[in-house]
Parts: sequence; C-alpha cells; structure tokens
Amino acid sequence: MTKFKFSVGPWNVHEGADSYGPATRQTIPLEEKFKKFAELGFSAVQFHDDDAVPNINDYTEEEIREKARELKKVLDKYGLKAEFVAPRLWMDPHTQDGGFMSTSAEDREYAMWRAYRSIDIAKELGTDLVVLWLAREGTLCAESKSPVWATRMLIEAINKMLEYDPKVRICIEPKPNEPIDRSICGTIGHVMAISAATIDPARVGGNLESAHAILAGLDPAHEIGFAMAMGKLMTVHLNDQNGIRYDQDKSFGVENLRAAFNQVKVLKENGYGSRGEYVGLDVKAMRTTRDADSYRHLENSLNVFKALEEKVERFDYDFQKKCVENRDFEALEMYVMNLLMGLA
Ligand code: XLS
Ligand code: MG
Repeated sequence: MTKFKFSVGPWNVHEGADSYGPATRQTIPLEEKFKKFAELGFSAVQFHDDDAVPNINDYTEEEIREKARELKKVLDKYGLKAEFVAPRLWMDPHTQDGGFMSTSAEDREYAMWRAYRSIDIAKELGTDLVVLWLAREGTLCAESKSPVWATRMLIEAINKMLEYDPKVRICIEPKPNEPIDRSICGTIGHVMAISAATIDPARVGGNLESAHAILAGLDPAHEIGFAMAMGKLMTVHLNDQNGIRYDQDKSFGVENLRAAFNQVKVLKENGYGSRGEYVGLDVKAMRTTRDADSYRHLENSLNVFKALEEKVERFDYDFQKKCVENRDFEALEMYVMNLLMGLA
C-alpha cells in the first residue's frame, strides 16, 4: 500500500484579506513558508507561475527560466519537490474577460504566453504537471460569448500546450462558479470530456477539489472515483466547504467528516499515489486566525487526513459485505457513524 505524500501551495498561508476586508495577518516570506512546509511533513509545493517568478510580465523567456532555476535551488535546500505550476490567469488586466476564451484575441494570446511560461517554469522546477484552474473562463453576460465557441477555445488552448512541449501533462481543476457565474468546465465530468477531445487525451486529466465538487452539489469522493475510473486523476485539492455558498477552502473534514472519510477511502482503496500523485491541500486559515496560528489549518488538515486514514485501515470489509448481501444498509451506515465517532 502506497504511503501518501502531501503537497501545499504558498497561497494557502495568506494574510487573511477577502473581498470585504483587508489583511489580518503579516506577509510571510516564501522561503520561510518552504521551511515550515518541510517541518510539517509536506513533500512538495504547488506553484502559480507568478509565485515562482513574481512580476512575470517584466521578464524575457530566458530570464523567467533563470529565475525558476534559482527557485529550484531553494526547494532543494529544504528537500521539497515542485508538484505543479498553474498559470494565474485571473489577476492580470489582460484576463479580465478570462484567458483562453476571452473575447479579445490579444488577451487570448497573452493567456497562451502565460501558459507556455508555466510549462517552462515547471520544467526548470522538475515537474511535468501544469494545472489550469479556469477561474474566469466563462462569461458574466450570457450573450457575450457562445458556450460552443468558448469550449472549443479551451480545447484549442490545451492542444497548443500539448504541442508546445511533448511531455507536459495538463490537469484541469474544475469549479462550477466564482469568480465567474457561467463557467465552461465546471465538474470533473466536463474535464473528462475535454480531455477526450484533445489531441493527446493521455496527457490531459483532472484535479478534484473537495469544495468545488460541493459547490456543484456533487459528492467529492464520487467525483474522485469518476476520474480514477478513467485513469485521469492527476492530483487532488482536499479541503472542505459549508454548503453551497462562497468558496471557503476550509480545513479538510471540518464540515463534512463522513464525506472526508469517503475521500480518503476511495483514494486508498484505488492505489492513489502509486504513480507519484500527491495528496494536495487547498486550504485557507479563517480570517480571524492570528499570526501565531498561520499554519494551524495545514496541521489540522494533515491530522484529520491521517486520523481518517487510520479509520479506513480499520474498516471492516467483511461486515460491509455481509450488510450488502443482506441489504442491511442501515446497519452499515450506523457502523460507519460509530467508526467515525470512535464507538466501533
Ligand atoms: C483554486 C485553485 C487555485 C490555484 C490553482 O481552488 O486551486 O487556488 O490557483 O490550483
Ligand atoms: Mg484549488
């Protein structure tokens, strides 16, 4: 049985600012975050392109590669790998109307420039994985953009990335809404369809985020299982969410413990990690969290995951089999509840 390895992104340790209020915590330098990530037991770091190379627009392609090489030396110093690089296509003036499916040809070209730079940075950091969280890919005004055209633009953009580098793997992180309310690729099912439509489906897969599945009204464990059945779950973003409201990136398992148990169970039962996949977190501390506790949500998420992994290891599959044969699902459900409550 594969031992799980964990990854985290620097944006998971943040200053607490949100759409309605300023920061509540001090900024922590990137290298200090690496040091703490390694101490907490993470094996890899997730990056946006401009986490790896801040002010990326100001540099040439070669300068970007050079800066990525410098960053790799810092990762090596702490024994950390890079899991993936994700173009941050939602903060720049060029991506106000999205990136790959912007209504402006110039902005679509800019989005491809950032995508190619993410591939360059990933190679220098020693990973072949590029994640696409399609934040603003869609439309705020339904009649401004044809969903047929927009979907085809996404496929075309991914094909260009696959042609740009023969080894890169493209991993779409689907989300049904926020910041866009009419998204184009909102669930892992959409990702599988997009993958099949590209020139090299074997190199296109998905990153399932627990909260994003919940926002779509779906069960995270089943979304994970769907992608694993297709052999296309390239990574996960485990966290939690209190119902269908704004994206909360809560610590793993803190709202929906049984759903979290089943996410761990489906990963463990199906050999997740045996091909080098990481258990990625995408969690944020509450805005009310003090500076001294800037990493507690990461520790809490790891502790919940490992406690649930122990529950999965104790799960009585013979009892489950008997309940299923007798159609006694009430007994099975109560067994699971007792297991989670520490009564079984
Ligand atoms: C949103 C995404 C985002 C990163 C890419 O959930 O995970 O936080 O940009 O993974
Ligand atoms: Mg995420």
